[in-house]
Amino acid sequence: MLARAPDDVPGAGARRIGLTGAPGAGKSTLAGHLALHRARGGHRMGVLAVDPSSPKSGGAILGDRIRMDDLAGSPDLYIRSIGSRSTSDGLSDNLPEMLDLMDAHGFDEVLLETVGVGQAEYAARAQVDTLLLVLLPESGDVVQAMKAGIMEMADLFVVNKCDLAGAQKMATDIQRIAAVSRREAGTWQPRVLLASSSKPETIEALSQAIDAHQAWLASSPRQAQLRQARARYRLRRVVERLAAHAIAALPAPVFDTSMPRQLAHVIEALQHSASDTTETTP
Ligand SMILES: Nc1nc2c(ncn2[C@@H]2O[C@H](COP(=O)(O)OP(=O)(O)O)[C@@H](O)[C@H]2O)c(=O)[nH]1
Ligand SMILES: [Mg+2]
Repeated sequence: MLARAPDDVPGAGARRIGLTGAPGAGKSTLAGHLALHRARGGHRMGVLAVDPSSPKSGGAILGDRIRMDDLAGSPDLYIRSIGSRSTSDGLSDNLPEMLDLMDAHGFDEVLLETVGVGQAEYAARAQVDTLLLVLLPESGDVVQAMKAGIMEMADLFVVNKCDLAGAQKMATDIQRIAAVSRREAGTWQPRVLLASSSKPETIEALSQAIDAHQAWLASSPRQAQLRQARARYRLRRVVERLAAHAIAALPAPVFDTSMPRQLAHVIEALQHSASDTTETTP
């Protein structure tokens, strides 16, 4: 798997759309509706949900609003829920590799759901092209998001469950906050949208806003920066793993030698694994 880096071709790979927000904000439900909508529009869709509260995979990912029947006969939709035990940043340990695998399998788009807990947003931000922050009306979500610095990171703000009271007011508040914290000219100006699983037209509008952001991205240097940042992160993970293996395999007497000599052993081992990797690359 190390050797088969799927997006060696620049520009290849699935578009990645992240949904983040508090537990219960309706992210899974929204991801399900968006995925169905976009799959019907001809995209091959993958959904990955990182949900610490549901370590097993299962149908629960879509929330209880979409029946599995709706998904039958939709071969262009793949859904997977991953637990996030044992990670500090709320992302699954092997998430970057899983996303790479989705690229390798030729998905057009991947929706990535993460729960908004502290560091998770930063990790998620680096993994996706378009980030949706999902907020509930009449909640403290905005205050929390501002404290965590997430307001500056999101590309689209979604006031979800807009069938409930207070949604319009919340949207207006967010518009105001977004207006005073205007980002530099030439960068994407975030949009605020209302959404509800019971209002298909809101899913359609959200889907169009995602397209608008993706179109902007395609014409912006940010696209390349995101890909390079991801490639850097992936390389670091590969090197860290190889170095850990190499160090574990060193014979004990090596550790009685000087640090430069120890390092030389590790570098030699890394060179071996690098040539192994090259040989198996198709
Ligand atoms: N009123 C209302 N409830 C919703 C909506 N979307 C989801 N829910 C409910 O909110 C709860 C949490 O949804 P879920 O998608 O699991 O949220 P997540 O924790 O953010 O993934 C479930 O009981 C859903 O049925 C919506 O648009 N309106
Ligand atoms: Mg969920």
